[in-house]
Amino acid sequence: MKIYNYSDLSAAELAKLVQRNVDPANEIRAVVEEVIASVQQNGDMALLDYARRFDKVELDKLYLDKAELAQIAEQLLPEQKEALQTAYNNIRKFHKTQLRKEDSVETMPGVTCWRETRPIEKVGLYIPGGSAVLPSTFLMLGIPARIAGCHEIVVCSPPQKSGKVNAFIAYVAGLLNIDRIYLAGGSQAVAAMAYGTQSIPKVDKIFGPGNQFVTKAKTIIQSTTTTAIDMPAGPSEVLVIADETANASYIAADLLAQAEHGIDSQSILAVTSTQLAQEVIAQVEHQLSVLPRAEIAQQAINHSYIMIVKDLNEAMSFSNLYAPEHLILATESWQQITGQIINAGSVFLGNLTPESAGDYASGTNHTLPTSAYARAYSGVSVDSFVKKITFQYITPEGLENIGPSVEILAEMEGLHAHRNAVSIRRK
Ligand code: HSO
Ligand code: ZN
Repeated sequence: MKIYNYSDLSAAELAKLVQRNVDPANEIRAVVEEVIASVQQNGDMALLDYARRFDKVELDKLYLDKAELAQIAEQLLPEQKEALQTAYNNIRKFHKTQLRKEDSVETMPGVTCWRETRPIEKVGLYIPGGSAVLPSTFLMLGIPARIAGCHEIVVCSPPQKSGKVNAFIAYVAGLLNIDRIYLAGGSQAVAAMAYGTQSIPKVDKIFGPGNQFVTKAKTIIQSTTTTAIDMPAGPSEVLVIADETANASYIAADLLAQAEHGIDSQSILAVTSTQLAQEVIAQVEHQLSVLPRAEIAQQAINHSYIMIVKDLNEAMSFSNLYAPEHLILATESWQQITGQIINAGSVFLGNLTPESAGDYASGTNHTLPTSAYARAYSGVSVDSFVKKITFQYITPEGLENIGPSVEILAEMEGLHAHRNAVSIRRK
């Protein structure tokens, strides 16, 4: 890991360091466009063909039903079921609090305005099944969708060589009371949910992480169809802020947890002590060697770096500039700096709060804005699965109160039909 000194860097150098490659997938656009066109034209036939070509499996139908899923899920060990249940319970508890009824307000006597929430009717969840199968992502998307009350939850996941899905995913489908999992992966799954095929319903919004092809397909369908997407996605990242109260081996473990996600993941450390930086580097090397995904993690670590800062305040300035997906405050003084956080997806406080807790089971969502999108986007929550609709009701008294202002404003804009819509009611 390269080491930089915050105070030595110019604004331009800093800007370059915090920059992420926002569109590494641009060169695959042509391939993805072809897949989308083919799914749009040939529907299920195209999906079966891609399963043959990309997933190396001959499917006789494009989904697994409830009974098949339940049977696959039987393979789970009791402790595995229990861990998934614990995660389910905590994520549900936390997300339940996000359903709040807002107050109505009388802006003038007789003029009442309020907002009500309605679920997005049809949502599509993409659950990756490639280099790492992520049942936790299924929980993180399925639970808020259920709490929001979405009418139809369409789930796509790539088929394994067996023509099935992984048993953990099958078990989560049971927890979420999902009827089917469609066996489609990659950009073809996104296209199927955006356009609809004979088997797979078209949805209003698509959620979920995926590889470059999935991400590219999501950005394309977002601008070419009426289907929305959760957020722009890029490689996962963590920024750890640490001072002398931190533990080098814990920090190294957190950096590696991020790094094992993918070769393009970033693990950044902003630290107040050069000695601690050296200890972390040694720990990373030591812990890395025995990881099953060492090869992936090593590549991610190679393009990660350490920033030496003079104090926690300087670390926070850097963090706000970087706008990390995950921010870990590895310091006993975390309470002194949380107020300074402006840009971050999800924050982990103190030395005993690993990102892994939030990745799996503490309750918060792990679908978060990457690539500095935390400057403007929030992570997935129940809000992501609903629309908020405004209402208003005007009484005769209200019409007299608001009417004259509306008439004058309409006059100012030269929109006489607007003025008349009020005047005709006041006569
Ligand atoms: N850190 C990932 C989520 C995840 N981690 C899933 C393990 N499984 C993105 O927030
Ligand atoms: Zn993770």
